[in-house]
Amino acid sequence: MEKHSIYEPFGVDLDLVQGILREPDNHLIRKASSMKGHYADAKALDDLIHQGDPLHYEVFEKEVPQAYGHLMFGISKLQPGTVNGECFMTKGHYHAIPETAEVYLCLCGKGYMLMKTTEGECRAEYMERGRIVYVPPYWAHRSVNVGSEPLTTLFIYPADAGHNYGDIEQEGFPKRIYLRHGKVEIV
Ligand code: S6P
Ligand code: ZN
Repeated sequence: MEKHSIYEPFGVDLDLVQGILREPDNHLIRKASSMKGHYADAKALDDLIHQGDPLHYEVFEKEVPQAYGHLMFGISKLQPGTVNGECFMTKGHYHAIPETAEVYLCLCGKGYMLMKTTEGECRAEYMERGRIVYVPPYWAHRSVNVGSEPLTTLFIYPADAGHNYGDIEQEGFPKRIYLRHGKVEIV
């Protein structure tokens, strides 16, 4: 008979004011300089980098085995701002196992989950506090902050999914999200 390995249950605390996971095992920091090639206006991004290379987003995770059956979860915290009007966003990725889905629960801020398929289908699903977005299998996904405070989301996905950033670096997304004169434009 197959022997199951028993993993120790655990709980974690969120700081819902700061929008962070308390005592994360992994804390990833991405500054503006990590985002080269992702914004339409490369010169505006370079200017931002030279003006101090501000924090772009953070990911807080608890360590779990990256194995079938486990769920990876954590907090993504994306700062507000624009690069010549284009809203701050995450790099975006497909999962390395593309048939794995992901759930996002927005805890604070306002934004969109921008999603695309390899066939070029593109969707923008609105996010605000209390809203859940389901990213189905095969959809690349990127968070975009259109508000004036950090966009903080709780994410949960199969722990063995992995990340494929290379295809998005090559393809980009078919749509971009701008904030112009206080109005959101998805173009
Ligand atoms: C992982 C999940 C999130 C993102 C995070 C940062 O599958 O979708 O944890 O990693 O929002 O985005 P990115 O595109 O830089 O990984
Ligand atoms: Zn993902």
